[in-house]
Formats: sequence, C-alpha cells, structure tokens
Amino acid sequence: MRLHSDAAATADATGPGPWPTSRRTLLRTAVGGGAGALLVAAAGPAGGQQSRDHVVAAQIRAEYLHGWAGYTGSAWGYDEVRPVSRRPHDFFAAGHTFGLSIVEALDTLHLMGEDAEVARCCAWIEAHFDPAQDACVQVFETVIRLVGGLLSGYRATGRSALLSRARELGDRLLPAFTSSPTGIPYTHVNLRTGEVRGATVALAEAGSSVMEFGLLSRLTGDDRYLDASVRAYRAVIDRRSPLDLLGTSIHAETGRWVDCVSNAPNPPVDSFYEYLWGGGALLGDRRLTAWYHLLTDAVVRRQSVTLGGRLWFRPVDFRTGEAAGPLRQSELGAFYAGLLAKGGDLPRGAAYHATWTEVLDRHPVLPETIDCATLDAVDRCGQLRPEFANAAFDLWRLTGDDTYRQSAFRYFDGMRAYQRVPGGYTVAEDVTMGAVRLGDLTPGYWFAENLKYLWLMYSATPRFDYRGGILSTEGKVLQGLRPARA
Ligand code: DMJ
Repeated sequence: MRLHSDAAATADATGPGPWPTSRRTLLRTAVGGGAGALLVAAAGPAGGQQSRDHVVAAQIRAEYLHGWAGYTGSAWGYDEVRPVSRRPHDFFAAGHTFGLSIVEALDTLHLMGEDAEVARCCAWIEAHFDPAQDACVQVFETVIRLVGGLLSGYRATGRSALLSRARELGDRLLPAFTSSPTGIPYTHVNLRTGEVRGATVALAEAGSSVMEFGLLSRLTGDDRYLDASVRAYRAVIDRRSPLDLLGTSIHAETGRWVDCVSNAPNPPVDSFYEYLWGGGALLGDRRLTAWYHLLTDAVVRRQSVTLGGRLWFRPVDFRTGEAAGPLRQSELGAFYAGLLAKGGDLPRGAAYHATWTEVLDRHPVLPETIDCATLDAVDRCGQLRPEFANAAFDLWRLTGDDTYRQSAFRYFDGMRAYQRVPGGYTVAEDVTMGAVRLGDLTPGYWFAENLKYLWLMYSATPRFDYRGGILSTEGKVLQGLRPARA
C-alpha cells in the first residue's frame, strides 16, 4: 500500500508509544492506483482513554497467553491443541505434524513483545519443521497458514531459516499448479512425491495464494510462485459469466464450472475476492486490483439485498442473476465488511458490519450460519471465528471511529465469557443455549487472528506500521512488521 499526502509525511502513527492526543491524520490511500479510501491512521487517545486502552490491551494479551499456555502445555510441537481433554491434534494429515499453532502464532507473539516465545518457536521450526513429509495436504490451507506464517515470521525476525522453509514448502506445493492443464491448482498435493488429487476446486482454493506466493517471489527473486497464482486467477476469471459473476467451484482439468451459484462473500469463495484486493495492495499489481473492482461491482449489483433494514448478500445464479437458494449468511462472510471498505466502498462496508453487529446483539458468540430474515442460527456451532473482529479492525483503521473498537471488544468479551476453559479457548458445538455446549479444539487460526486484531486496536504497538501494514486472510502481517527494539 502506498500513501501520499502532506499529512502522511508529518503523521506519527508508526512511531513508538501512544499516538498523539486528539490527532487525526487523514491519509488518502493509493491502492494500485485505484479508488481512494480515507485512512484515518492516527486516532490518538486522550489521557484517560489512553490508560483505559492499556488496561484493555493487557486483558487481551493475558487471554492470548492463556490460550498459548494451553497449547504449549499440552500439545507443543503438534498442530493444534484440544484444550478440554488436553490432547494434541493433527490438522493436515493424521500422524504428521507441522507445528501449525507455532507457525500461526509467530507474528502475533512478536507484536505482543513475547520475544523469548518467538525465539523458542523459531528454534522448533529450525529443528523440526519438515516441508518434505510424505503427507497429502490441502494446498489452500498450507499456503495461507504455513507459507504465510513462515513469511510473516521471517518479516518479524529476519531469520533466514524461516524464508528457506517457506521456499521449500512453496516448491513442494507448486506441482498442484503446474501439473494442472488449466493452471487452477488441484486441491491436494503430496509434499514428498508431488502427487496431486482433487480436481473440483472451490474458488477460495483457486485464488488464495497470490499474497503469499507473490511475496515469496519478491523475497527470493523467483517468479514461478507469483506466475502460478496469477495464472490460476486468470483461468477462473476468464470463465466469468456475461454478468461478471463467478460460480462456486470449477474443475481444474476441464475448466468447466461445477455449479452455477455465485455465493460471495460466503465460503468457499470468500478469500478469492479478498486476495484480489490484498494482492493488488501488497504487490502493487494493477491487474489484480482491476479484477477486484470488476468482480466486486457485479457482486454488489446482483447480490446485495436489504432485509429489515439490514444489508446482506444473497446467492444468485451466476448466469442470470436470479436468486438461488435461501438467504443465509455464513459468519465467515463477516470479513467482507472490511474488504468492501478497503476497496473504496466505505458506506457499504460500514452497513454490512452494522448488520453483523446486530447479530452480535442477538448471539454474544456468533453462530456459524445465520438465517438473514430472523437472525436465528441455522448452524449453531461456534468455531472461534475471527472474521467479525477482522472487519472491525479494517474499519477502525480506515475511519478511526471508536465504535468499531467497541464492537470488537464486545466480540472479545463474548468469546472470553463462553469459550474460555482452563486449558485455553475452545470451539463450541452450540452457542445459542444459555449454557454454551463446548467442543474441544483451539483452531490454529485463533493464534494468528482473533486476538491479534484486538491487540492491534488497543495496544498502539510500535511493532506495527498502522499506515502501511497489510495482513493476509489468515491475519499474517505480510507487510508492516517492525523489529524488536534493542
Ligand atoms: C481462517 O483460516 C482464515 O481466516 C480463512 O480465510 C477462513 N477460515 C479461517 C477462519 O475462520
């Protein structure tokens, strides 16, 4: 993200310590030369507010470290922890560990000043992280969680071993792209043999690699990673309908659509759109930004509906624009509020976040899927999802409006009240009952995302560039980490 304005030159939003009192610095972004959203980078808290922020930041950090202690105490070196039974869990493949939670946590620990823990994580990765395991892994998850985590860890620490592990992993993932006749990656690849499987590919899997692979190309000087990502994007976007809409899944070998429903911003298409904007911003690639606007304009025109005064996005047939299926929204779609705003449509982003804030009024822990007409839960489980906090963070960075921090704090409070257990934080099977029925897992992304957004909003940490920082869909800070002070 490039910034240009006189105000930008004088603002002190990125310096150490709390931001200047009562100072709002309006910065006009120039993202890929595209639409200029207003970025209020320095909403300086005044005296009392400042110390209240520090108290909240300390609470957030304490909760993060509570979850981290649960992982390190019961599952160190494994992918994830089951914090109720205090057992480890393999995320990618049974019998194989990549130390997922360690990789996920790296840059969050850095931002929180936990340097000894960062060093411990790096030592584990250097000694044990094996990118050449005889394991068939999901390409999408491996890219956003492991490649992204290693790259942001490298950005945080400068340790070259992290970059070389990311590069080896990238090399071992590439066959999923290069052996596909269309360039759309197969869903799975065996990291040792390069054998691929899974030709029916959801859009998030087809498109969500350009930030990590683009950065990997930048850092290594090897264009193969970026080229593979852009080729995959082009293969999908070239097959858009005359309405500029996309389906949900596509066949990697034939290039034919597997279905005909445009389901944005719900999974499994969500980050396909997110990475067009993010890739454009991170890499300064105008092709990606132009695709983002082309496709987003169509989604907004054809899919947005207002129901009971609330903004939603309905599924439609991508050829006709006709409604296709019940009006339900996944909690994962809540991130879209921030994306719309970053892409230049702040009013619509704010309206969509307001919708989700109303859902939070109804359900202090957001259920996985909502009926848009009634706000009732359709899928009652709560997977410790970060998307609501992600959007609040994006909107706060863009506007400086404290209501976004307040909505994020309510989200934090609900999670703390209902999903905290002695062994950390856990998913829940049903969040709609008075006494929430708990599950038994801390997903790896919890260490990368949920409390990172909260921490960044309340801590004013000098380790983050609030103006220019760019995060991936997994919350990895791919640009804008500042080193530890000597
Ligand atoms: C994370 O892995 C990422 O945020 C991804 O984009 C969507 N799913 C999870 C969190 O819900």
